Amino acid sequence: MIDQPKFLRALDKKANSTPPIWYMRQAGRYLPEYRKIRSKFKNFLDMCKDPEVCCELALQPIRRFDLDASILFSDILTIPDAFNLGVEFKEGEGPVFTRPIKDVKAIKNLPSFNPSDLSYVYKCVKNIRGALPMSIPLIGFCGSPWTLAAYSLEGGSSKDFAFTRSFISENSIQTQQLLKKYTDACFEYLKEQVIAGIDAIQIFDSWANLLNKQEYESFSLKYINDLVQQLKADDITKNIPIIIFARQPQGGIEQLTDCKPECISLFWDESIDSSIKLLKNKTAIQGSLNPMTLKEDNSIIYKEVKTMIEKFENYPGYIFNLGHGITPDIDPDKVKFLTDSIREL
Ligand code: 1CP
Repeated sequence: MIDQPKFLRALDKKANSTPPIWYMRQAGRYLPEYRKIRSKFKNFLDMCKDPEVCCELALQPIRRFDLDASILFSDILTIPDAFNLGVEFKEGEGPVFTRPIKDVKAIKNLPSFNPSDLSYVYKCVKNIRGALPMSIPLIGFCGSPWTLAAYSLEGGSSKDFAFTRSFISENSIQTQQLLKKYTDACFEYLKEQVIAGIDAIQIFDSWANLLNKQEYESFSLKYINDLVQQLKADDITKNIPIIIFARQPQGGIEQLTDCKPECISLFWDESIDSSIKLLKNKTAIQGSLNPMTLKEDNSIIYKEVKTMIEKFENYPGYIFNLGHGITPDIDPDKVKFLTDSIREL
């Protein structure tokens, strides 16, 4: 019998001799081999629509660092794009929507979601799964319904998402309708990713921090919970482990255990000691080195990694990751040093 890969063992809350390792944004602009391919495309989303190219991009960090899990190369904004909101990524800028949702009429008029509009993503999953050895699990993902709604209402990224925040308080019922639509679309989308071959799911609630505790419950957590319950109730998706990443949710990460995910991915400023206390024997933990640590000298990286590994020594179900994505200014050699240090320690 083939041993269960470390990453899947950890998601099952089983101990490993060394923690499995993968990094959020392990593929991306910090890698010269990524930038070379990226320069051939004007719009980032056009690149996401090429399954051969995306397969190559997903494999780049695996080749370079011999990581324990691969993540589908795509973006969370494929869903709003499939809802015809016109998502574009210009060079050096964040996402821009040419047809954002700016009034309640636009919510009412949203087209219905057709999962086959995202068949380029499922093709990419098949390619990556076919190219990876079985010992390396493949992570599929989506944005949380709330995070997708925030981009769709704002029409792109923003420091404070001011338009979105006033829209949701003035149009609460219609916002709930939008969130329900996105939840059902996320379910269909993830189900197709599972059929195509992913081994685990990560849900990114990257804009959890915009909401107060009560809003978080009604605009975000409710729909993440609904999505997880749909996945757990479906014969095709029910055995696929689920990781939830939420950035600074008001009211704390323990609320996320209500959804019963297999794993919680910690943002870098989350207290490790209290997370361990809160989550032990409930969920696996993924995280959560501050990505900025990768700008420090190797001696500091080594020290930080040592502290982290020691904290999680007796935690069944630990996955080493960063507390957010690798930024474009990181030297790939630092990522190599980090990976080697974790394995040595
Ligand atoms: O121009 C470029 O090269 C684009 C850079 C880039 C990349 C490499 C973007 C634009 N997206 C991605 C890939 C990506 N995005 C992956 C797969 C790669 C990997 O992890 O190895 C994943 C999982 C995502 C998920 C994603 N996209 C999130 C959730 C994670 C997080 O960072 O919190 C979010 C918020 C996005 C939106 C997005 N896409 C791209 C950018 C620059 C952004 C953030 C915009 C903002 O600041 O609001």
